[in-house]
Amino acid sequence: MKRKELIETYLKFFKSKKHKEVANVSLVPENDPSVLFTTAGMHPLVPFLLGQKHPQGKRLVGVQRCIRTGDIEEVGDTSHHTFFEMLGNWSLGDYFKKEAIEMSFEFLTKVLKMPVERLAFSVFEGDGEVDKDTDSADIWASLGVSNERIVYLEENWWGPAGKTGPCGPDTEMFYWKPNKGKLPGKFNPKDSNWLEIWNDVFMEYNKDTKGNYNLAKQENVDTGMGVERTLAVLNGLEDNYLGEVWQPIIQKIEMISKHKYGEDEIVTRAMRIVADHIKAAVFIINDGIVPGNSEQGYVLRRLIRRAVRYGRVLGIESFTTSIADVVYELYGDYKLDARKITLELANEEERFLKTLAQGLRIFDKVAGSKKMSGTEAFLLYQSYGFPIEMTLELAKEKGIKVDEKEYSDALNKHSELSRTAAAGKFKSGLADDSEATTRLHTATHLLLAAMNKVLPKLEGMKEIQQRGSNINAERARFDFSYDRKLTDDEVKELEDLVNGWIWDGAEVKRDEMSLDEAKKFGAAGIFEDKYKVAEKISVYSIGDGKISKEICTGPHVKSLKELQGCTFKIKKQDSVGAGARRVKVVLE
Ligand code: ALA
Repeated sequence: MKRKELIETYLKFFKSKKHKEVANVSLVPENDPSVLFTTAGMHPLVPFLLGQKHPQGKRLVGVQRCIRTGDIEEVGDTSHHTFFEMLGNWSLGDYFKKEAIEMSFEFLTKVLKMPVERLAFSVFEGDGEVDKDTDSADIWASLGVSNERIVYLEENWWGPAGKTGPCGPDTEMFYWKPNKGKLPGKFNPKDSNWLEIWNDVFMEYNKDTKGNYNLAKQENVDTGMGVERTLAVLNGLEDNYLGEVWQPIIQKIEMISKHKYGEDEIVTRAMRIVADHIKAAVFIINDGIVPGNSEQGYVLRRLIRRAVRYGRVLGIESFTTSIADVVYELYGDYKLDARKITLELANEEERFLKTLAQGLRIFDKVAGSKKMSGTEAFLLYQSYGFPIEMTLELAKEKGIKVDEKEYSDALNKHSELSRTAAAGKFKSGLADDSEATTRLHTATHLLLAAMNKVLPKLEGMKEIQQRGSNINAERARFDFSYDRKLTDDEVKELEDLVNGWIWDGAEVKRDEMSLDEAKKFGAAGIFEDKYKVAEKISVYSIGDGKISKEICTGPHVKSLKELQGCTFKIKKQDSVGAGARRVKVVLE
């Protein structure tokens, strides 16, 4: 089966069960303060899993591009990927365990025609706080699954994606990998030949900031099926990289390097890493990120530089863009912005190549002593552009120990914008809907509206648009289309206008409308495929739309009165690539 066919079959099946298709959204979560990337299909649905009404109804289905950076260093085996596509179906307070499991079973055995003998299932064991999920086990058994193939595990719990939010017990579906000898009778989840392909999460809890699991307003279902893994097993492949979404990339690497995939472990691993990292980098750049030293930009830099380094293992240089060409073609349905991506890849590869050889000499120097000081590691980062993860990996390969403590002291002293912040942030996951965060979110709508009133439109520009935002309880970072630094007068004028609106205390209203209606209404927002398949979208207006009208999923305050007592301030300005600026704003 081919990728497109699997995706279409999945969507069609769930549509026949009254699900509506949601859009495949950006890898960079919009208005999401604490995750760097979209890691699962549920991310854009968090407000709806928490009870907000979804404009498309209670049953949703979709395919979502995802990035998982937790295990970049694991990439290189047969089944880990940084970029992957996830199929999912969701019930927002509609069906629950019985229907979810029955539909999963029907899809696996009737539609994909997987033999039941090759399947096994795990369910939640219970943990003292939440009971053992005997319901799910009974449902699988009622469908004809033998008890030998159902196990209880304590780790069968998914979420919240961050510190707080929707979560619950899950049931995972495993497939006995092709060509792996005699089928075992009993399911042993520790045996890695059982490959997890799908996960149904029963999101009936909401974890709060104190760490308590409270019953959520509604019983939700959130599922995730990995496209690459499912395709691999359906096509009888033991190694995901032998599949259709990898082979053209691997073949290109073979062509350029004159090595053969499978030739030996070192070459095979290097090829997988190069293929994986370039594919992920292509999608990340396409969604608006450029290589940098913090957050998403840092992850992107790490991916490209690690690919370049493994390219050297294969004896190739200046290769990233020709591999990217294959990715554009392979994922034609995404209409990737080849020009922009090629430019960023070429620049980053060139920047890194300039210092790579010099940096590697430092390793040779310390090789004898088997020790690298934190200052040396910091020099590699600072002067030669070696991401610390890469230094650690190289050091490990060469049996050198790095003084990590000294490194982080040096880094912290040097800059508050350190990657440690990024890493910590990634761990903390999705933000809560705290009041402070919500207030700042509304303030960013005011800021965009004020910018369009105050700032002169530069040549060729119709309006100033939001390019992205990142909000936590302390501050909002807001990226917008503009070509130059704002003057002190402009900053003052923007602050005054926003503070004036807050003083007036207008109402904030949420309406649902079709995309056409929203356009006619003059709502700001990104009119891209994100909203293509949505029948109804939500639009927030402030002051009856006289102050601001914007397409957005929220959450927002109900009235600007909730911001009173705070002063809106623009604290910092930066450039974030060509034609885009970033401001940091606070409510003091
Ligand atoms: N959100 C769940 C997962 O990622 C379905 O596995």
